[in-house]
Amino acid sequence: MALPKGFLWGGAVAAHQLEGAWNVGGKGPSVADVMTVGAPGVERGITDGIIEGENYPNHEAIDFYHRYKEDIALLAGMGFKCFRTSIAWTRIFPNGDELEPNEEGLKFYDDLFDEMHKYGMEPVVTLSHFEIPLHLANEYGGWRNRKMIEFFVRFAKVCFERYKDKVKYWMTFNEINNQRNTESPFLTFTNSGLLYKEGEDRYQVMYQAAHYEFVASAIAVIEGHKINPDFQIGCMIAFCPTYPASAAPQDQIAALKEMDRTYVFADVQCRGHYPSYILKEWERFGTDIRMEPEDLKIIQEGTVDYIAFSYYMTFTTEYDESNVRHLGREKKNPFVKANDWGWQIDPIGLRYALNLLQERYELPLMIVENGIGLHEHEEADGMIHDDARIEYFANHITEMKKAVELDGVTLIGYCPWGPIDLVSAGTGEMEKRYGFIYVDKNNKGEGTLARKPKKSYYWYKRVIETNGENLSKEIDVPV
Ligand code: P53
Repeated sequence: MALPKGFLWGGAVAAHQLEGAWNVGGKGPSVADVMTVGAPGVERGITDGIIEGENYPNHEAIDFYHRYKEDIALLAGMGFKCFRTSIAWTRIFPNGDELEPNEEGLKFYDDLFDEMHKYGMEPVVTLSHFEIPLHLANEYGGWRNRKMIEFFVRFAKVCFERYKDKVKYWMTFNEINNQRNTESPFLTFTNSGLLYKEGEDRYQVMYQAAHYEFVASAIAVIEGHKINPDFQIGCMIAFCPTYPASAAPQDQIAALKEMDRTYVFADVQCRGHYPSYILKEWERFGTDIRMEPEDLKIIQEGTVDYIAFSYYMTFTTEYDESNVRHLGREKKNPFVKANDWGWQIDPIGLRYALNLLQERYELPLMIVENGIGLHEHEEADGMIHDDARIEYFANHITEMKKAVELDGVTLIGYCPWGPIDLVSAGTGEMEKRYGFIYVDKNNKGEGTLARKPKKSYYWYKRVIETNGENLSKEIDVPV
């Protein structure tokens, strides 16, 4: 029993969460640049433009832009076979609606990808990861506007052409389904650069934006394959399976309907059409999604090559008849623990997730995010003893291996989230740490930005060396 040779062990980040240098090299502001710091359970604020005196953690982040050589060397020290990052749209098109790209931005990613290849690291690249140009959000209303398709496709084609010999694995939209929860204006701003207006039908606005994104993604897949037929272009889904709270049949239906809210995003991009359950739902709620005659054909032709997904947690739901749309309400799962941010820790849920996706789509899968946010500090011996992280990964990798070895799942790679501490997307905190490498910076933005391997750094290095065979939680650290 072994993982396939050439299995892509690595890690994943997003440009806006680590690069910093938010206005350097011709970069324009993105939606992330107007987000302030939240706290556990407290969403980030969104300001109207950039306001003097506010704390915008993405502006500096961990300054990867200036330190990427040192950081890539550290990641290479763990033996990374791949590294997932995103291309900041605003480095390439600072406002988003220009016709010509910004050469300095393109050059930065040329250098970054070259640096990865120096160590034999395969770049895995997300085109749109929560960093839509602010100008497109302000002037066009983000993805509520069909014009976004043209802007995105131009951006995608420029990247495909420029990096066609350096990048093989692409993703179009990060966690495109995160916006499904329309109670949170933050999520839709993050995903689609749109803020809901007073009194509007949020559900319809969200699906309209998603429709344009589906069309844009499909065009990118079609155009990408023309530029390089070897490209692997995937969708990217936040996959948090939902369990029924009990064996009651109505709980089962509620869980199924909750899952459909995520599946719909993958169904369209993998199967190439809108599934019947969503068409019925739109009919029932009088949802009117504007489509051009060619859209459905484009969606059909531009299906993805593989499915990338994040896995952090599972949810549990119980039947609630007052919820006319989804029939359920979230319930705490008594069988699993959670971290300080309430994210439930469920390794078996990863095996379950891999099986669900494999059985539904029969496409290659890539785990492009998994991990645990922890509060951490250096101890007296100078080491960050992140045994909780080692435990988390040992258990998740064990279940991932079962999915491959026992269940026959086709898995390309495994990229833990934030191998180096970075800015949290959800809360903007630095102190929600995911890394194998510690970065000296706190939530207020204070610190030296010095990097330091944690205990888990040496642990994950051995995991990669042994292709996932040695998952023992004991590990010696250099003194
Ligand atoms: P943070 C919510 C639920 C699942 C994944 O999240 C999510 C979110 C958004 O907060 O986002 C993904 O930083 C996302 C990354 C993000 C990571 O998960 O809130 O793709 O950008 O950093 C972890 O702890």
